[in-house]
Amino acid sequence: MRDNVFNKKVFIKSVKENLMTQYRKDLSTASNQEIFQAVCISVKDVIMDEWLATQQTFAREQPKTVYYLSMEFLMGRALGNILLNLSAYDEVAEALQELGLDINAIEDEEPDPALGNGGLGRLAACFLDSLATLGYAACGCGIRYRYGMFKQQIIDGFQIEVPDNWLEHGYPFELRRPEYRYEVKFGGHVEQEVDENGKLSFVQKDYRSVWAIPHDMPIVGYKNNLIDTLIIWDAEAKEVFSLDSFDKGDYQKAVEEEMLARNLVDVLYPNDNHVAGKELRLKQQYFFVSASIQRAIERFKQKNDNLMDMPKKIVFQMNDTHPTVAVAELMRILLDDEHLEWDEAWEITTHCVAYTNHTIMAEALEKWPIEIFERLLPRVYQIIDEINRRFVLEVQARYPGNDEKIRKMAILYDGQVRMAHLAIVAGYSINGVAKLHTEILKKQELRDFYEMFPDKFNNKTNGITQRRFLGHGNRLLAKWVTDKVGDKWYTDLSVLKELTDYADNPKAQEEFMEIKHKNKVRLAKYIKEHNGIDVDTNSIFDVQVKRLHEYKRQLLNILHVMYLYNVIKENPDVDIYPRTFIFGAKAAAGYETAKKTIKLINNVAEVINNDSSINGKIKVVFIEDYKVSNAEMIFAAADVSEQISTASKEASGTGNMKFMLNGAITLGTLDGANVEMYDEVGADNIFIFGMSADEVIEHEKRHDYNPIDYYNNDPQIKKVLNQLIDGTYSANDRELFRTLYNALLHDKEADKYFILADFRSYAKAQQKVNRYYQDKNSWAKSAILNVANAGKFSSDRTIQEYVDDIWHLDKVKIDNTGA
Ligand code: 8GP
Repeated sequence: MRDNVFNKKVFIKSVKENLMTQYRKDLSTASNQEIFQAVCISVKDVIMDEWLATQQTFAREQPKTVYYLSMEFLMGRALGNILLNLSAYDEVAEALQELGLDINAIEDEEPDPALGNGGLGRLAACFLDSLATLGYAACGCGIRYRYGMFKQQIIDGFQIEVPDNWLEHGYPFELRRPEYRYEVKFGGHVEQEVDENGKLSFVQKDYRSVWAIPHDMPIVGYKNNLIDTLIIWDAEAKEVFSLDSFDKGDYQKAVEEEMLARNLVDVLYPNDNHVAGKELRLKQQYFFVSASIQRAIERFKQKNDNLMDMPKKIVFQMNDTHPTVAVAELMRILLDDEHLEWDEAWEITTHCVAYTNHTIMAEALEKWPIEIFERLLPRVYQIIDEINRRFVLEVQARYPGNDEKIRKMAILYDGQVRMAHLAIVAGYSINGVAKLHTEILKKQELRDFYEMFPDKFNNKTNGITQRRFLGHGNRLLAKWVTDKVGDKWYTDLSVLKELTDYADNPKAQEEFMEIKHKNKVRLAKYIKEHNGIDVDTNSIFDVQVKRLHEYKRQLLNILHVMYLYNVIKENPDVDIYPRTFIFGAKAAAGYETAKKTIKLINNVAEVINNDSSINGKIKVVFIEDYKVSNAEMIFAAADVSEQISTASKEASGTGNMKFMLNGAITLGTLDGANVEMYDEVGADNIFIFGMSADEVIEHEKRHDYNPIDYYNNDPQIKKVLNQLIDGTYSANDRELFRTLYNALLHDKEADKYFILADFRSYAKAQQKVNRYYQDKNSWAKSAILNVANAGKFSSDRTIQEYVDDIWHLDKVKIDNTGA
């Protein structure tokens, strides 16, 4: 069936017909956007059959389903990925070529559905791809934000946020399904009622409510005919307010519901590893969680009559604490709507929910004022109160007289609801996202809980999908890999190990470097078009792309560039191989230090790139609007991957894995998953520097770090820091970077992220990079070995571990002769 549609002739005919029926145009008059839409409709035709067949199989076989609850799904563009997974990419590219069209140009017409901030949201997207590919029944549940992650413009070196109206032209791959809507209730108060059997029940009165309308997105498995679903929920007013309701006297209520629905899903909060604590955010959380759980239970009940069997068929994975209200919502439905007893409902809940922690950053810990919670979700709050009461009794029984334990562990404390505690108390599994991170959770952050529930804790080191980040993003390298080891790597990344045999082979090395160079040319072209900067494609492409956050230490990187520039100016003959320092990062809109760092990078770029005296030895480029689509191209072109967070702060990282898979060599600290990358690739093929996590944690405990010492004792560090405030990089406003200077030297927690402490070690590692690159064969060998040892970091491996240890899903086979 699939073969027919992607038969070139049939496909071309179908695209032309779509153009005609949709726009009354032919190829000569249609715009690229219109052609993109027409192509998508043709692709969708194919998907629809397989999607239906998958859903019918699920309905028949009733496999256990994971509901992946996440506030964020950073999907990136769908068209190319779908074509790849349908194994139709080449055919479609050829068909378009026959029509005189370049598939890349058509792909570029798709907006990036950027319904996420960074790591956590992109991980969710990779997980869905792996779940479908491995043949598991999965349902991603999220929010259909009208505006996703903002678009970033750099104007005069400053970040400007521009709304991302990704739905402007309509999104071809979503399917609105109003017939499967659910009501979600907010506010009001709870009344107790006694039913005819004398049973007490709780009823929410005087609430405002909205409809949650699901929009389905297809998650196409790789060549297996299986299509899972990502549901993103939109909010619509329950009553269209009308004169009719005015007559009935509830005009006011109708207006309020209209307003509630209108604002609810307007924007994604653009914070990464940080919570803003806005009431609307809690509304968003409850909104999508309630709808998702209602749906899961309704589907379950269609085929099962004993709710106690739910844990055999359903698991809710909570992607960080954002969906943790799921615990109480599930309890509420089981108690109030299904009339179970507390113990029964608790038994089900605690066997259906599991929690993943993604960060130990204190500012990312979600706590909600009880006042807001109680007002917004009165019944849900009552339930949390009861969960807390019972849990506190348990703690008291276990640690009699130890009030300290209660202070540290209670769910409700100090006027706040501590979401992580709720997730841990109710969840049957709690996992970190890299070995080091999980150890830190167990030994430090969640120590008391680990002591009480050791069996709940486990590690699941993150992964990435090789289909998007090698197969689609780096087609040249993908082909090279396939030529060498066959195409099994698409579904079993461990076969990359076989590339080890080629690491020492001069011809293979040459081919590899040639591919890298072509990818650098592609990126250079993009940079020229978008930044107007010419970069030397023979220089080392040294890349740091990720969200801007102090702990990720973009500041260390740019301070080192300033230092290098000083070195070159002082000694023009110094041995420095040409290097292009490439940055890309969005800063949360209200995060001043992060925004200043962007401005600093751009000002340093301005000075250095325009200083002809250094003969273009180093250049600095800040790529505007870093996002999934340009990321694919950036990873492919990188020689050096900067993963330089303060050890202990980066839970895992996933960008680090994407670079590795594309044959970049990591320059990093022993943090997050870098530790495991080091174990896989070996010390000779990675550049490690800086303090260890233990050392950092020790300094933090002892409060004995003083950055001023580094400033006073190291003239080169001193010079660089002084340049922040002497006008070198801000001639018109010497005070511009004073905040960065103070943050490093004078603020209360000066140099919180140990930049100066790690500076020398970083500079030394950079020098090693400089020398190593000049030994072309060694470099190529190491780069190939990075690819060869990236197998562990496939999200297929991660998902299989979740399945084996936490979810226990059934494998499903979809018969492609059906439908
Ligand atoms: C990130 C971690 O910072 C990163 O190390 C990890 O690889 C990634 O999660 C996936 O596990 N955390 C977040 O993105 C995060 O906490 N975001 C929330 C504020 C949205």
